[in-house]
Amino acid sequence: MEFSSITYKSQFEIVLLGGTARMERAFALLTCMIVAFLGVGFAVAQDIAPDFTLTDIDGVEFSLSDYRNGIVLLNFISCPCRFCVAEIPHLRSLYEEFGEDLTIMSISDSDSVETLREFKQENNIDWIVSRDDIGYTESYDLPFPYHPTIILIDREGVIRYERVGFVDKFVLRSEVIKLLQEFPAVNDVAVSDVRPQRVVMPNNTSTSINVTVENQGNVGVAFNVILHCNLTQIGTQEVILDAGLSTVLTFHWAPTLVGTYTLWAEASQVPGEVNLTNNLFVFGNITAQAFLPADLNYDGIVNVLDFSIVAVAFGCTPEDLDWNEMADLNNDLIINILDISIAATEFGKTV
Ligand SMILES: [Ca+2]
Ligand SMILES: [Ca+2]
Ligand SMILES: [Ca+2]
Repeated sequence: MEFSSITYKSQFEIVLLGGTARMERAFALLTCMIVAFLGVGFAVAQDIAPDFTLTDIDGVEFSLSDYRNGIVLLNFISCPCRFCVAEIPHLRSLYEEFGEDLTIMSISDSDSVETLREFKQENNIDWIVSRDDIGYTESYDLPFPYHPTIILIDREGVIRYERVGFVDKFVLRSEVIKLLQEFPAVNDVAVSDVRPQRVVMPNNTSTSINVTVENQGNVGVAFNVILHCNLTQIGTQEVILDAGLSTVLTFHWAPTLVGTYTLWAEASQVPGEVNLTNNLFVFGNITAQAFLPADLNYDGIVNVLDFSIVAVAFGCTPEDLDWNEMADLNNDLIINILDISIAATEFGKTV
């Protein structure tokens, strides 16, 4: 493969301040050929890869830490570099084989966004391409010249492989598989709690139900959470959760029929998930009973407890802090002796 000394022109203009132009070109050619064909491997530091936040060529901000739970391949490029171009089909092969298990980021510290857009289009690149306008590449203290360079970062964010110069897909594939086997992906989602606002309620009234779900695996996943009463679905919500995180989903339910219902939630199985026992959480029973006027605490009987609720709000109008709409039994926007008398006529009634 022919190598063009133009590839590293800008860098050589900085570094090679002395000597003739011919000597500079010869030195550049020799150095780059050595780098490109043999590669310059150097001891892997086992350091945590420094985090960064960049904006890709489509204007989307991203950080290395966003991908902490997967394997990341950093590909430092310079668009005129022929070996950078030659490496792209090898990276594409990895991209297609490993899918979401491997995130590739091609980053240039020397090209304009417009040039990178053309590079991405001409080379049919599907992964992240970004301009390094924060000097991130320099944090790796790479030997000059350093385009292309491959850096592999494991699931724990540790630099595990560094290579300056062209490297083919067979070498990279072996390294990626090694990391995948060392840190296998674990897909495991779970429902850890179902908590209704009320367990006894008049029918045709609504209650909220909180469902807590967790990602107990080590990779980000998307899944559905389905809430049931008996065998009927109350609702479904889609969740996207990073590894180790949990979230609370709120459902609303208004049973139309009087009865006792078993409330339970399930998380849909995610690809590769083995542990399914924690995908199901059964809360237990929730009761919808006939509406009973003056049963303000929904316990199925009008008694002193309901009177005490009216008493707390006695004298209140909607402007007052202790206002209780439920205690205004005659709906005249004031809680007074009339509401007490209605409660008295209902006293002792049960559903
Ligand atoms: Ca599970
Ligand atoms: Ca009651
Ligand atoms: Ca009233």
